[in-house]
Amino acid sequence: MNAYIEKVLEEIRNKNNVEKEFIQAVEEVLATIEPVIDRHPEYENIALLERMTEPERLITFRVPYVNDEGKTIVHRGYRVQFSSLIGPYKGGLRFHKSVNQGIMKFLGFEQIFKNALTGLPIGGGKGGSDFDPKGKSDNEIMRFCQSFMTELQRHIGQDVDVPAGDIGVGEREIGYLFGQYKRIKDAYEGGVLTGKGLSYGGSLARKEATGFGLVYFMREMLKANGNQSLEGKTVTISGSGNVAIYACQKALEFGAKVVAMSDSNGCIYDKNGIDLDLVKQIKEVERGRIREYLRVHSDAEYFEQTSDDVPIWNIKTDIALPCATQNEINLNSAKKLIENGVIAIGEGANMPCLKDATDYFLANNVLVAPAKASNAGGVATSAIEMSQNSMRYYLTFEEVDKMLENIMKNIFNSCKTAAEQYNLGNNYVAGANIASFTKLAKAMQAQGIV
Ligand code: NDP
Ligand code: 2IT
Repeated sequence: MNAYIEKVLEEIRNKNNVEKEFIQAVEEVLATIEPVIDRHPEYENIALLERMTEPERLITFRVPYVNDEGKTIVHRGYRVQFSSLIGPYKGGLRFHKSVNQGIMKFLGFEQIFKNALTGLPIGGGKGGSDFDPKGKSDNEIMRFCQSFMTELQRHIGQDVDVPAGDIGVGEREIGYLFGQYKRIKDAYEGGVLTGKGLSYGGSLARKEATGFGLVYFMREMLKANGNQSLEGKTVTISGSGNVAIYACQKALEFGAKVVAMSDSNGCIYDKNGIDLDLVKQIKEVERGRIREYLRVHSDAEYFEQTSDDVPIWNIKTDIALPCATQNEINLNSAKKLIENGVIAIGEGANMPCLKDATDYFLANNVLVAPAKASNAGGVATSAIEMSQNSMRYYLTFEEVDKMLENIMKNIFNSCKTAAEQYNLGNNYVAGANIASFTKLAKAMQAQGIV
């Protein structure tokens, strides 16, 4: 490996040794940009990689709230303002019990490259809390969000840092966060958060954007490889949250047959094809568990998830769309998917495949749509929401969807072109990293040592 990359990786492993997801994300990027670093020995002297892998700012804060029993609970809040090279920090907020500094930094780091690929002026950031929203009342969620924003508000702004949703943060949470921001600032700063409700500044098609975008990317990737399409293909989708649901909707629209979806407890397999309206009812309206699907479709099957088996990846499929969380496809699952004839993986979640799983897919000629590129439709549409807020104007659903579709086509073409330039064939994982890194490196050189 390139000596400069090796030196930087060594330092990162030493400095951040408990942050395993962060190290994993950095290793994945640096390993694939090696041919670029080889061509640019001048980067070492200006510590370009060291600067790109160190957050500009990392904020942690106390988030106390009172639960419905009257007891005070304290959580930890985070905001990682990773890079403002090409625009205000931009990225979601995750509320999940697993959240820690390493997960925040990995997500913030990924976001820099993803946002650069969109072609829009947005830097990279991420935030969240180890608060677990499951089973909490609306009032508890509201009080938690208000407490979280009481601290976060001093660090964000529509030209500074613009949070949005992620796992455990959807339209309801963004509403409570926005209300509290406005109350403290005493000004209507619409573009300070994205993923807002449609009645107070949200964008049409933002809710659908990540899932739709993923499937638009998949369509381009299939087309570029043997003129294939989604029509008639079997698809499995992990998760049943925002990304999974709208990926399912667009895949169905393109003629695919979706046979399985999941949550963290297990997966449902419906050989007749998933009834998406029912999944929406269970997940979006009732906030229930995916196994309740069998209440209506008693002929569907349910497989429990265990700590060492994610059963959805044992199901035969042509296309797998991991849309739940990081590291949900390990090498064993990758082998199982390949044994069952998978032709393409579309990453809706951030870093859903372990590196050895990705390498195994690529070595076995399975197409991989890398998360930084294939799930960028969400944040791209967030940037379109920010533009609408600045213009004090709304675009129609069709207008936003068309812009999203074009952005996904452009992102696919950037990945393809970069992979071809470096003789990497259809390795879009490397293509995505090279395309975004090249752009960021230029911006970093242009802005001097900061
Ligand atoms: P949601 O909270 O809406 O849904 C998350 C889904 O994934 C749920 O079904 C959840 O199941 C499941 N899940 C979460 N954690 C785990 C876990 N540890 N093991 C198994 N299943 C799990 O989140 P989103 O749909 O918004 O996000 C999903 C993924 O997509 C994340 O990786 C996120 O970072 C990424 N992403 C999201 C974007 C967005 O616009 N929302 C944009 C780009 C990427 P359960 O209910 O049981 O927890
Ligand atoms: O991972 C992601 O890109 C998101 N959660 C969406 C971020 C955003 O700002 O819309």
